[in-house]
Amino acid sequence: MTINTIKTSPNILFRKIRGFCFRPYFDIIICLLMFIFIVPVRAGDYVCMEAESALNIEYPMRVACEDGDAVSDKWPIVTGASGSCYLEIPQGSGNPPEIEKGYATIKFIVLKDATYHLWCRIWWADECGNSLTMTIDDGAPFTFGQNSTFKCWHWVKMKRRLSQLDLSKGAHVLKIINREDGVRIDQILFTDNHKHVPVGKETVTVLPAPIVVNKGNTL
Ligand SMILES: [Ca+2]
Repeated sequence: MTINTIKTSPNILFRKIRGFCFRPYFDIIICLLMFIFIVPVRAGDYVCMEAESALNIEYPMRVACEDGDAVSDKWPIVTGASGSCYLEIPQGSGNPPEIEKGYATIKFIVLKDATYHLWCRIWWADECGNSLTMTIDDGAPFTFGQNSTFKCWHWVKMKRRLSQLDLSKGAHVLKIINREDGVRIDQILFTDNHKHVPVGKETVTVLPAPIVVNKGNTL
């Protein structure tokens, strides 16, 4: 009897220890694992802007808003944009070499020296309206887009490795330039986290500037 008591007591004690001590530690470990594997999806530097927050806009680039004046039956407002507004170069408004005009500039700040990934939430009209020219600061122009998803909002990544995306800590200027008409740009995102894949409307980290819808230029 005494021997059995001696043999079973440690097991009972172990179960009590496991019940009262290991379970809380188990919960803490699960929380830590969630933090390690989920939170870093948003880790790293992350700058997301509304495209319509551009400071300088030259027609035929313009801002369109769901609650703004109807700009054209030929080129109606598209719903589903973050902030209900976006930049656009309306279909039929022209593009280089016939029309060299049309750009928007957006200032942004990154918090560290890093190689960044550039994503844009885009709406393309068709294969003749699926690209933009861009510059960052004084870097060489590059072509963005040319994918084949049309007539819906979707995220497009600059896949090609660009030295222009090796950014130093501080302020930079992105210029979006007319290359093809029939394009819409909703949000712009820079991140140094290659694991971050934007889905839907992303959280904006830069407050949009007051939006001025250009009512004077219609098709
Ligand atoms: Ca937007």
